[in-house]
Amino acid sequence: PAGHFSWEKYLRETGTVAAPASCFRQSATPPVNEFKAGMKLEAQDPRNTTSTCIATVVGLTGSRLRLRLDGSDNKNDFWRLVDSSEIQPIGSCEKKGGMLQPPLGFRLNASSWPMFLLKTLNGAEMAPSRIFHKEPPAPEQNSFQVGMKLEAVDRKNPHFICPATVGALRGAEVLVTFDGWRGAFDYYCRYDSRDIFPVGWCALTGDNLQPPGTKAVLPKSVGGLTDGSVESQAMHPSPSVGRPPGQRGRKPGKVKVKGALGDKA
Ligand code: MLY
Repeated sequence: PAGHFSWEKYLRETGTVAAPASCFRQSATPPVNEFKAGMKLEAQDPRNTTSTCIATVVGLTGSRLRLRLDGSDNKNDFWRLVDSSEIQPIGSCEKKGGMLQPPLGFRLNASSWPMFLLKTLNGAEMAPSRIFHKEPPAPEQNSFQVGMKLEAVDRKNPHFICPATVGALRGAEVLVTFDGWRGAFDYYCRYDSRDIFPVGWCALTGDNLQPPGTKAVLPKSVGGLTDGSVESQAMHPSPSVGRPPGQRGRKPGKVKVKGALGDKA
């Protein structure tokens, strides 16, 4: 379809390479997603990772689940791969001698948790253990290289998976920079993070890959040692290349490009 993002074309046009699949902690064939909206499971509370909570599948996208903790509000949904080690079938926590906890920000009085839990689980559709997948092993080492392309979760808007570039390496960490965005969304993560995927992942899973942003990426510093050369641009090829000259190299600020995603979630 028109405006559909093509990695093949993009890599060719930007003269860049995709990070090999062996760099990632992702299965070679993405795990099938057999979950259904409404199913319940156990999940680590992302805001309090020592607690295991009850979560409900409120959405599905590719190999991921959109989860909401029971007893929480609808403002703190989070996404997990179906092969995440942070989700498990109901009953797993108890088997290990643990106790299910209310989520951080439980909307009722803490004393009503036991009854709430009982009512929540009564008649619930529990996700069967066969649809959970084992988490793939981590690669031995960080084998990413600066400039390699990948698909990455936008951690500020985690429903989005976007084209990204390795901007730097720092031991076991990788700087994920988002193509066509100025840096507000960049983050460092471990090389074996579950939030980064090889090029082509979304096409395989049916998850929705965002197109690159439309904001020009400016040199890191201005004056003195700044180069602003082809080299620094090549790392973050800007979709401004190819737009009419009048629209290139806009100065930063509150510039809205028609058709571009805004700045609010
Ligand atoms: N809520 C924001 C989302 C920006 C997304 C940036 N990512 C894709 C790097 C907006 O719509 O402006």
